[in-house]
Amino acid sequence: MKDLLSDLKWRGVIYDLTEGAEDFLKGERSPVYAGFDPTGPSLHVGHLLPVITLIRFSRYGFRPIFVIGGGTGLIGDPSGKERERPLLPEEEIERNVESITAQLKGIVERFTDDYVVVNNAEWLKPLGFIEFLRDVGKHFTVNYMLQKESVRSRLGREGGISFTEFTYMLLQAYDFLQLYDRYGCKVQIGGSDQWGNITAGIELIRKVRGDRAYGLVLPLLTTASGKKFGKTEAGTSVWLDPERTTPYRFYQFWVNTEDRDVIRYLKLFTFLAEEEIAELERAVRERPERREAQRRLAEEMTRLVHGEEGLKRAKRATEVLFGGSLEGMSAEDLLDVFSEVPSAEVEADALREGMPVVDLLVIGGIAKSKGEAKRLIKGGGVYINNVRISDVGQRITLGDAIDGKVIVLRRGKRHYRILKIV
Ligand code: 383
Repeated sequence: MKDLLSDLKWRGVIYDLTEGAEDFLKGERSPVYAGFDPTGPSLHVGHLLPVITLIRFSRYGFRPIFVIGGGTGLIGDPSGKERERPLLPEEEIERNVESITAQLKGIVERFTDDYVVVNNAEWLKPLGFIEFLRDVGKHFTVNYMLQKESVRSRLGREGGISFTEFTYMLLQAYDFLQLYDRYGCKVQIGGSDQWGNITAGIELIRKVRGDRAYGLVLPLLTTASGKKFGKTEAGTSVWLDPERTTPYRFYQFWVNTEDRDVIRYLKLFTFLAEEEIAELERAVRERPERREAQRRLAEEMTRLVHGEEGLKRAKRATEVLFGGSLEGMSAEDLLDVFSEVPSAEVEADALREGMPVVDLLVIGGIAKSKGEAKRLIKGGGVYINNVRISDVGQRITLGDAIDGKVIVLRRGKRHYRILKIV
């Protein structure tokens, strides 16, 4: 096994390190932390790199700490944000804390049970304003705070920055100090947008505890074609919550990775060994049409986030598109897989006594006329629920509908139509 640092370097995980961090990481096995503000109801793939990197640290003996920003989320981090954000209601933050905590635990527990998930509201909410100004604020000059990129970038901009967001870095600095005191944590990681907040924490620990702490920041990802990483073609976020992004869609997101990105992502996001990735690199070079690397990436990521069950569901759904059996599929899964396929509606009553398959094919738009439908069936190119139809006189009943709700019509290899039972 490689050592932590050479592993991280080889994978391209390190964007920057604070002074002394390399040497420190070669020696002591301190707990290491990253924070996540609950500004939404779910994490998305843009949050995955720090999550996976913390798990990677844990494999080398560093205890991972996941901080959920139930306190900081009430303030709003200006880092990387072009303008001031509206404050989120407390109840919303609390709800988000619950769901994100469960989400993180679900992922981490697949790897280790020696981890900490903690909500910074625990110490930030009881912190009094006077106490904060005396114990934290006094250690920072406004001059220092104005130098931070998160502040500087807003000074010349319309709308500026509120005192509230300006103060955010001090809260994150105070978190680092709390984690240092509570768990002996001396390392914080985050995206490169977090550099200013992380170094503020290192400053605070140095000033009030006289000890050294360290930071490591990860690259902010872009795709080779310059698109923002983590969005679907339609421009929506890829969520970790299966209610927002189904395991099938999640799997497809990774399968759609471009050839020029896929090896970089395998290194950053998976635990595959160097030799295995080298082999997949060869596969991309020699037989790109098979998309072996993409499928492996999708598999690893879907298993990580949705478990073996979710992966199975995603793969089954993918196979259905290529003519695989519908057995065990729910109507919901089918509608998800075929969401881009045109659909028609048919009344349940009309199916109760059975309807001639040729009529159904016309209603569904697979054939223009009954005559054409017959010819297609005779040619052996018509499928109901991915099962070939051989009898032009066959009747289709409600019992053929998946969950009583959906019938999948198909002509030829990939020409699908969906019938919804209403
Ligand atoms: C809060 C309290 C801490 C330490 C960190 C935080 C959160 C941090 C932040 N992070 C982003 C977020 O929550 O705002 N101030 O959306 C994102 N992170 C990670 C990573 C990233 C950052 O959660 O670069 C992308 O995912 O650091 O933008 O004590």
